[in-house]
Amino acid sequence: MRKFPPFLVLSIVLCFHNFRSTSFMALKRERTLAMIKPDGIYGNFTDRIKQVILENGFFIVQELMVQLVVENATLFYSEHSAKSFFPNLVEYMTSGPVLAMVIEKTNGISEWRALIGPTDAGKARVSHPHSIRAMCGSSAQRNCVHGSDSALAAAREILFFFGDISAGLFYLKLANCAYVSISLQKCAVAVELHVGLGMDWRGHRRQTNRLLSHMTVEHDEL
Ligand code: FUP
Repeated sequence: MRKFPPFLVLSIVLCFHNFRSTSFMALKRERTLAMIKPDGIYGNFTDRIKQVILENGFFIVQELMVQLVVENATLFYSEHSAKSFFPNLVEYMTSGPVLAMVIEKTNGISEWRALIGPTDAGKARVSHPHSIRAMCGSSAQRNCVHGSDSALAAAREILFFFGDISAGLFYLKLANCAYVSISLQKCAVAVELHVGLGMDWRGHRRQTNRLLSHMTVEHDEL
């Protein structure tokens, strides 16, 4: 039987891998959490921000106007709890209602982050004058909008506002991979699968466990 040179086989495999990762992975429809913070609501920017969302090809899947209390804001921004600005951030986030929205688009997570611009709205005015934060924010704290910064954050934050609390806590354990022996990457894939398939986490604990046990086997086999 005719043998192919190893470099040729390797090139074909790499081409196929690149084709899969760039052509398909890069065109993934994603849901992310967009939030209009209290300064955005009080400044009457809601309609303009929604207009920007729709004009940029996003679909608004769900929306919810809520008044966060200290416990909610503390949990939502828990990754920043050790920072000096944290108490002021919690005070600001509980100073008025916020509008949380699940928005969807191809590559929606990074697209929304690009639209809102840098964290510091003052700097955004200079470096990203057409960004949403440049339009309605005034500082690093009062930056008028939020956007999830990763698939994992999007899943967690969407659940925070739109899932029930037991599903949220279950997810948090899952996201930390504290009690399942799978890598963080696989954990993220499991969460993405659920969110991507539009599954409601309420009542899907059994399905999740089945998926995770499958992934654990896969992981062990590696
Ligand atoms: P971002 O992902 O752009 O919202 O930015 P970060 O996750 O770094 O920060 C989360 C929130 O912390 C910001 F939206 C506002 C607040 N923050 C401050 O209040 N002061 C700072 O210096 C930085 C962030």
